[in-house]
Amino acid sequence: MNMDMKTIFMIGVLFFIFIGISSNSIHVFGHANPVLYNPPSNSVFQLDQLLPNNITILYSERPEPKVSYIHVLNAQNERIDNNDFKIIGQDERGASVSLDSTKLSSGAYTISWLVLSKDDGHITKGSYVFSIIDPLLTTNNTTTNETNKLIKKTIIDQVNLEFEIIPFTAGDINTFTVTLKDEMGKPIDNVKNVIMQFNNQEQNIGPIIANLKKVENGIYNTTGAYLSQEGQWNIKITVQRTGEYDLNHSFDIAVPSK
Ligand SMILES: [Cu+2]
Repeated sequence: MNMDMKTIFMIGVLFFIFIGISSNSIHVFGHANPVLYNPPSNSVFQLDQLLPNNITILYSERPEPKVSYIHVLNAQNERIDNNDFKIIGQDERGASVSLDSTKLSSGAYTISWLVLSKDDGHITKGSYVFSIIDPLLTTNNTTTNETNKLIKKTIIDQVNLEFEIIPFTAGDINTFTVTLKDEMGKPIDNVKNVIMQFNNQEQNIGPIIANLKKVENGIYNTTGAYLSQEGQWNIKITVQRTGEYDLNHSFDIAVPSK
């Protein structure tokens, strides 16, 4: 009998620990986070083909429309949406704005959103990009100027990190490469993920999040119009490793226009 009481008590304790952990993680992973973007992040449209009419974002929680917004900006930081933010979907987790089609031309576009969650009262924000290319212009410009690039180097926790942007101009579709080597120049092979976060404080853009793809051991890259406007950008690189702490480094860079 005594033993049974103990067992029941232990089960009770474990139950409350479990409830505690799960409600905690619900909170950590809660907030209104985007689960679907339309058009998708990093989409590339051709000027002579069908262009998007509106922007739709589905969130994990319901946005409060009095506070929440979606702003769509061109490379000159001018709004190109019709300022008609509305909640959509049966469960009220979607939001959309329509675009002023007369303002769409070739270039990079930034979608900056902010949500006050009706469900937990927290504010989240972020940005993502899409671009429109003029096929006539791009065929003339395919000879990428090799001198037009940025290379940054740093050493963190005995790892040599090299960061390269080609071409180094705003409003372009740039390639971002992160190279990771040890002190002996050997590629780092315990990398799980390489993530970049772009922020442009002046224009209230960000964070724009990009997950890099592995090219080979120690080399990771991604391509996109993440540097959607000229000016001062902060690019944070996070390298997640197995069995070791994450490597973190931020670069503050002034990005020139085309
Ligand atoms: Cu929250």
